Amino acid sequence: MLPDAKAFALLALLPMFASAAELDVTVSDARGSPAQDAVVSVRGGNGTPHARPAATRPIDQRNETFIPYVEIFRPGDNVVFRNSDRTRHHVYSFAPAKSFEFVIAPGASAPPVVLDHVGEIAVGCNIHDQMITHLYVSDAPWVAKSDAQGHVVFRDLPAGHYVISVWHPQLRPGHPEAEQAIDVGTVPASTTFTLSLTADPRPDPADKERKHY
Ligand SMILES: [Cu+2]
Repeated sequence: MLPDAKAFALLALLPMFASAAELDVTVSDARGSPAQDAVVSVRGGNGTPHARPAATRPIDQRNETFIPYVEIFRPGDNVVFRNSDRTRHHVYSFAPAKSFEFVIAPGASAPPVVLDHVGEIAVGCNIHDQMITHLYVSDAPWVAKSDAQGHVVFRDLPAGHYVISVWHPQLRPGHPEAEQAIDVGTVPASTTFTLSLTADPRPDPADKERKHY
């Protein structure tokens, strides 16, 4: 009896695996170059991924650069700014989703900041104007950022109808997040996005134009 029962249980599970598929998204700029650090959000479909516990993610400061340039957070996650330089940094945000300000000594870290609201948080340094990083706090069921090839892969998406949206810190003012609807079935699906991006990777986070984002 037992082997039969096992076989039956396996067969019962098969449709669950068969109804999930991979979604492959490629993001490029208007010239066709890969767009790294685009945030790709996927909403809709059937079912949701497993929730994960709140995490703490570091943003480093090294060679007067925030690393990484874009980081994705879930509401409730913490960010910790770490200074790996031999100079002071004065980290600040005026974003509605979270504002803060820290002077961080060489080798020190700021206290954790809980990111409890969805939104994009541009963070600058008051001493080094070229420094900028973007904290993207998202409650989308599936969210990831593009790699150096402008590429994001979502594995095991349940079959269903989804809306994909793509944000990038260098989206030109007046160009909102790009959106596409897509049906994910039992075979891998793929799509591409072309974004209109500004050339400057490190605009001033306090720039008035950027407040429209
Ligand atoms: Cu600095």
